[in-house]
Amino acid sequence: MGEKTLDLPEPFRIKMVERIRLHSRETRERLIREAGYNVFMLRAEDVFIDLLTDSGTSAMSDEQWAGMIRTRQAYAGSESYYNLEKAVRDIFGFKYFIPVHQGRAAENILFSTLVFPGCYVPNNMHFDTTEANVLLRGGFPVNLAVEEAFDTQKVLPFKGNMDVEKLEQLIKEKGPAKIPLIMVTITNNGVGGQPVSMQNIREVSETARKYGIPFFIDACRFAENCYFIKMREEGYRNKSIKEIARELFSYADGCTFSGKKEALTNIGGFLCTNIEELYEKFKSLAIAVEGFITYGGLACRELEAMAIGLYEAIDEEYQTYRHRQVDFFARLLREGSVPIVEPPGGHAVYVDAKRFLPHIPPERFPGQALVVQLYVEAGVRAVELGSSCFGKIDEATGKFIPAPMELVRLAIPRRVYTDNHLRYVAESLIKLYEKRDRIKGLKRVYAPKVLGHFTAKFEPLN
Ligand code: P70
Repeated sequence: MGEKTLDLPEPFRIKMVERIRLHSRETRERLIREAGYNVFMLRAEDVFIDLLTDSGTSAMSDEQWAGMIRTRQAYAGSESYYNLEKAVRDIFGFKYFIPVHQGRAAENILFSTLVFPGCYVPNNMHFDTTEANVLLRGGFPVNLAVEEAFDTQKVLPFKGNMDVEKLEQLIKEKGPAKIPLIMVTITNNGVGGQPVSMQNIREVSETARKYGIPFFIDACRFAENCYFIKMREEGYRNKSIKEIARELFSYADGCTFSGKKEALTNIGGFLCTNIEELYEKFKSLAIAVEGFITYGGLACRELEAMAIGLYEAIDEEYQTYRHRQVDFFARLLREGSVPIVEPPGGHAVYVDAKRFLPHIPPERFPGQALVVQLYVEAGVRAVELGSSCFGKIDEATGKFIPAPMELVRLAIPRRVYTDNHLRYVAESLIKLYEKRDRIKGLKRVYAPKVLGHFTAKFEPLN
């Protein structure tokens, strides 16, 4: 008789807790009004459950805290640097690595070196800061996600993939000289935290090599992506996450990495490459803008925490727990008829605000309206990844160009919230869904041109 295998609980106990408070509805209404209906402008202490981001919000382990205290603080040559170098070589396998203070600092160094005015940078999907870092240097970011990525209801194993045919077309059309690098983001945050398959990485790599273009991976959520490969792609079930990661990165010339996600730290990142000539350029620039290469704009304790956290992130029991929690949350929402991006991603559940609020047009920001209502209803902070974040204004005509999707992301900080917290969030969203007809759109009254969503201001429409 086969016995039912038990679903294992969290592979950790809780050693320290932080009090959270829920303000009254009247207070929440006042606070969001004062914040210009933009949750980035709220104080964290005024948020009951904070699902704004999984970036820099992880709970660190006792081992990480111990390592932080133990390691030496030094301008040059702290053992924390060598520990991190060893971990990066072991898990990522690149020859050269430079620590930086966070992901966008790695982008800054990489793009300052390679991107030039009038060039094109293909990516499966640029995230907000990646896109801004290309634009600020006069380059054109080109998103080449597979078509299916934009169908929120289509269930496919690797909706994060890049369309390799479109990539080849772009290279032929613009010429390889106009394309200083190709990037693939794992997992694909812009379309729902969707994974990229090993097969896709291999094909992008072959295309890049064929045309002699450097290929870099935005590796923010690499371990979640590798776990998806293990579970969904043929031939990987018996491989460890580390083995999968090593194969995946072997197809690339380097990577950018934000440790704020899967090094399970609150700050930190790095830039890697196998190309010596590029490393030499990165090094000088890194020293000028970040700090000496053995600390990279960080306290050495942060390097140590990353070195330890990387191993915790590739631990299979941890990844199983992580994916199970995301699935649990997605199931509750699905059962309550809330339209979500299917299948759920690795670090978050994304609500399809176009389907949730079909009566609100993109120029009235349905995603942002939902984010605001979720805060008012329940003190929960989510983030809009729709036309406020990715919409554009045509420079010539002043016309509003909506984003391809209107999503609301409920990011799950690592090891921070229990299933009960998520049950509360799901119930709040289901309640809002039941009274969705009463939710109104917003008017945007202020937004800077680049990365406008962070500081935009809105007014409610009556
Ligand atoms: C997030 C944060 C950061 C990020 C990323 C990818 C694929 C690079 C970076 C930059 C940003 C964010 C969004 C909304 C609310 C708060 C924060 N993503 N590449 O949550 O890394 O932040 O270390 O400079 O996702 O997804 P860094």
